[in-house]
Amino acid sequence: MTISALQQARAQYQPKLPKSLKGAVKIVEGAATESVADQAEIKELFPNTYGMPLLTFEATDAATSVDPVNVGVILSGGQAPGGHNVISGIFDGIKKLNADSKLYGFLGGPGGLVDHKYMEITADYLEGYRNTGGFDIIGSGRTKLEEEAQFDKGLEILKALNIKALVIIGGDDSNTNACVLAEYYAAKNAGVQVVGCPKTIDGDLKNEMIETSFGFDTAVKVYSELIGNIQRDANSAKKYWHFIKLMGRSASHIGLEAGLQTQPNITLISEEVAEKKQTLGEIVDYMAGIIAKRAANGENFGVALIPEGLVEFVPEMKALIAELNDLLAEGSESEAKFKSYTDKAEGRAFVSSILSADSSKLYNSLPSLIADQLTLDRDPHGNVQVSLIETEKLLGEMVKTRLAELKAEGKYVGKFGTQFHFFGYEGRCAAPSNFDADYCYSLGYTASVLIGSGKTGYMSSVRNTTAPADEWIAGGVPVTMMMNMEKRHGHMKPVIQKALVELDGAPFKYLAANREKWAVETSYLYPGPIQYWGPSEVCDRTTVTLQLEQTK
Ligand code: FBP
Repeated sequence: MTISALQQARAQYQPKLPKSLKGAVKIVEGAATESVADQAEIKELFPNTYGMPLLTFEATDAATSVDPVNVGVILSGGQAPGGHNVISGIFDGIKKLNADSKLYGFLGGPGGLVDHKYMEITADYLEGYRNTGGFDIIGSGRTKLEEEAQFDKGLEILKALNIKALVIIGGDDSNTNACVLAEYYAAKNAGVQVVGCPKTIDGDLKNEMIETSFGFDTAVKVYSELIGNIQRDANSAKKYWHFIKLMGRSASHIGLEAGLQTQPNITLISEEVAEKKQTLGEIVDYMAGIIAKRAANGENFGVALIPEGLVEFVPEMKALIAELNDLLAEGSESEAKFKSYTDKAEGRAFVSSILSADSSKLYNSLPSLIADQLTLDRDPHGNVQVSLIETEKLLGEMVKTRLAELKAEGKYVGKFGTQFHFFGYEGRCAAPSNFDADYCYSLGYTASVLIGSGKTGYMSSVRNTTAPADEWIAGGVPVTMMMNMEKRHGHMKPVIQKALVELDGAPFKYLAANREKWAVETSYLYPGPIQYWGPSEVCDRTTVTLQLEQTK
């Protein structure tokens, strides 16, 4: 296989480890833990894995010998830069425990465990993947491990391969399921430990013990590079407003961090919209107001960042989406009727006629492109695919209309030309930044230590991440500690609490304190591409979010 010059040079990079993981490791047990909420229910559901202590690793001289251990690994959900380094860390860690240990990868995500699709990850095979982006080493998938039948099917292959521990690399849902699996195998005395690693570019798997999910750092740096380039183009040509939608599902961590790294004119944060119960009209007024102010200064250009999940946080849109999900549910009469229309406009008129008065008014006010996306692009369960809605175009259209009104009132003097962008997939498989390369390798290595000491139901935790890697604190956190009860598909379920942007947190406050200035003045920052070699303040810098959160 031909590889790029960067890949060749990057293959030589030796990820940094915390001091505690460089030699023999001593495990220090902390106090017993409790779940973040609903303690009684979670305790009852997880009798074998609830209340376990926090674990911290320390360096020791007393090396212990461990029998060879066979380990399985699964990549779950969307790609995030650094997954290959988690696997490298697990591999090197279990080989250090005992050179005869083996690592098996289940192919194509959790489904590989159930369908018994796997491969042994050998040293030679792994070599080509160290420090690279992507999940192509074994592939990923979105099958959810939720049913006991799946757990039993998985156990068959784990037994056949003599696998004693399974590492699930995933987001909040996948780690919730990892914990359910850990509990199930523990209750059955199956002899299989389950350990999780926190992954997702969305940055919404974080809490007191998990400072950040891996991949967030690299993905946002890629988006910020692109946003910076666009800002420089906008400031050079001075003729376009760029509306940029950013991936990140519900939470706006990506949008917030990209906003802090680049200082654009507008950074919308979904959590703020929900908190203030803002309508679409109010969001549009806010944006049009900034555009008009800049136009008054002769600046008919700018950049606006729009989080992917925004529409779900606008109360009236949320209500409309919920109604559409109900009314056009798969197999319903109204769905069949709607599908019978070949003319899109007639289809929209039908939908409008079955909606409540408020939702119908809103639906009719939407550009037809967006109305169609709300009704035509539905997932296999018939639900609106929120991430496919072109929110940037919706806002672009609505802002244009509002500006025309302002112009008629003599309150806007400019010209409004737009360019639309969506950044998401281009960041998910980038070669991991030094931070992600080191963090992921450390997370994987930590998982191997948890495995070597017989732990199950834990997630790898690496903290103090704004300090040099040497000073990072590695250990394990019981997954039950992060759980609470939430309604899912009509039933109360134990789940890891999703972390949304906190409006009283330092990163949002920093944005709020500066955004009026950034809105009107052109205060753009141009972060440039990720650097792998060079001055440490450029190559090893963490996200602004982490820096602000950790500067107390
Ligand atoms: P995970 O939560 O699985 O890490 O996925 C993150 C994500 O990139 C979201 O930001 C985005 O909404 C979604 O995946 C897109 O999913 P898909 O890859 O299936 O299009």
